Amino acid sequence: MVNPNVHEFIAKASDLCHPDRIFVCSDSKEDIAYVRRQAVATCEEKAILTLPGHTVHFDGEHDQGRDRLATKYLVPRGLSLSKALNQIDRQEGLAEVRGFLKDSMNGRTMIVRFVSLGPPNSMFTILGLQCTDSWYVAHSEDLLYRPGYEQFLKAGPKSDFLRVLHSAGKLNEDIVSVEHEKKAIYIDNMDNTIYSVNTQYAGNSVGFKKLAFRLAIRKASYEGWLAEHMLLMGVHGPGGRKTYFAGAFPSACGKTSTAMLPGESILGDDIAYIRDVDSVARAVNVEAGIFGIIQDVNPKDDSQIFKVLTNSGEIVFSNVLVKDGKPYWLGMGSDLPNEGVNFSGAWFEGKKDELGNEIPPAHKNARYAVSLRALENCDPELDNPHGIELSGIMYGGRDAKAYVPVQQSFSWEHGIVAYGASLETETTFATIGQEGVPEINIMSIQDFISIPLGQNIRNNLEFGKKLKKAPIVFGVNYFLRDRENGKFLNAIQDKHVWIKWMELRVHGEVDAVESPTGYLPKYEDLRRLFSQVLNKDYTKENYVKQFTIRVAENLAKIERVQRFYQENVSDTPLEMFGILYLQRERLLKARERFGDYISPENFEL
Ligand code: SPV
Ligand code: MN
Repeated sequence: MVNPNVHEFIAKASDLCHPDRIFVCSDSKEDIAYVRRQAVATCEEKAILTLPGHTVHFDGEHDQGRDRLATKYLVPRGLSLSKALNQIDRQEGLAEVRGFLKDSMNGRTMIVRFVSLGPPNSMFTILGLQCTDSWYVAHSEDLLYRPGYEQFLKAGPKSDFLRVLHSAGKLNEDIVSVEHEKKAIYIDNMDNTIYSVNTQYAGNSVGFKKLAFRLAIRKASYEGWLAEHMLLMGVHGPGGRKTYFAGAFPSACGKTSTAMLPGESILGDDIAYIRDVDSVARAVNVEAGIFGIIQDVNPKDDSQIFKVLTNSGEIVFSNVLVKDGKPYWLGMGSDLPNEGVNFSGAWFEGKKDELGNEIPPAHKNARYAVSLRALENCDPELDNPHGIELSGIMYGGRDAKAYVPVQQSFSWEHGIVAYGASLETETTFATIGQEGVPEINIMSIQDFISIPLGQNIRNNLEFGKKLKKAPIVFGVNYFLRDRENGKFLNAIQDKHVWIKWMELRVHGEVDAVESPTGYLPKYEDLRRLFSQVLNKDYTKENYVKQFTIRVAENLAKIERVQRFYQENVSDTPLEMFGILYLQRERLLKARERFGDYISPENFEL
């Protein structure tokens, strides 16, 4: 049945952007094949790779990641979101972005795509509609999302949907957006619409990824469920059981590679919807594909996806180096050629950008887009309309100094506050700007939160209180460094052991020791798991180094977190300060007994 709001959105988009043609993708095989062919015919994707199904897309040099400065919430006059969120007066922002979009599709086709966010025909399903002038964007959506045209037809004339209008804007002869200083990604909560212009990088342009996600967070807040920046995976435990975990990590902090661990099953690597169904937390993957970081994908650390990327099949590579029909990326485990084609055009070793900085062969944030079904260990429940039951949730930042590699919270509330809402990390190449700047990234979702930040924390706290048995909340930290030499204390593969330990904890099958910041694993259990999972010897010395509670560092962390909330989040729930206060008290007490650096063995006494 026709939804007049669909027609209205398309008509308004067309009036504003003035495309020469409109192509409505019906999700038929022919339409999808046409989108794929057009992406190549317009040179948005270059067919210069040898393996069947492989194409490459290049983004401009100022368009290699999500752009936080250009991303703004449109806020009606008199209202304000939390200070830490980038915002602009709604009328002013709308006028600006409409100005950028005006006539932007002259000479081009506007593609209309419908998707189902989450499995179709499910209580989780949210419908999305995007108008874009990029065939690359439309093609990526085939790989990453479930089709929605039929769902829209079934949903009837009054159904709700999220809307995205995108234009790549002015393009150069390489079909790359050039007006990066007029880039805008504006979120209009009032109209459930996102405008994105003068950008092609998928995190800013593929409407159903981070754009619709921002709108979904608001919808979830109103409706009492959670939209999260989380992986979903099935962890295999003793006796053939499978236990599902969700995991929130900021971009480029190990989320995808955790989700893909060999021997476990991947249900999602980026965005999850979580609902309380009869007092049980159930979750689905909003997406059906992966837009993953390719740097460091090599046969040793990410064997599953390495195999997929080096065999034929439908894959869009972005911002890699191409030479003789082959894609190359940083950390792929073999040498890179010293010339080729990359995001800067013809590239050679030593080539410099306009500021005199050397251009790397492939960008650190080079990526691949591929369907999850291409992975051998894709979880069979991917399209289950009831989702999967969540038993555990992990939060992981990039914390060099304070948190131990893995710990279990004392309660849902403690985990949400001490690990999620206190998540500290460093900026990475996944967003534009300086790398390595320490920051707080609430639940690793801060870039996408479209509601006051305190409300987001309150929503999480309340969600757990409603459940019969809330998932157990864990904190992980893959980036802890040695106090003396500054080296990482763990190898990349060690996370597999932490995951297996968490699985056993969920079922109460291993003991733990109680530290001021959470329950810690026991040495014997980790030693057994290191040997079973990685065939590695795990020494007591390593255990003590990794799991020593560093009191001063933890107290400093609490102070930073408190200051951040006091200064930026006027609606912080009081419960949060209470939980942090108690953590501080526990640390001070422990210091009195054991000193500044407390070996985990002390807590066994
Ligand atoms: C992330 O950066 O968190 C991603 C990729 O998942 S992006 O599409 O850029 O958001
Ligand atoms: Mn992400």
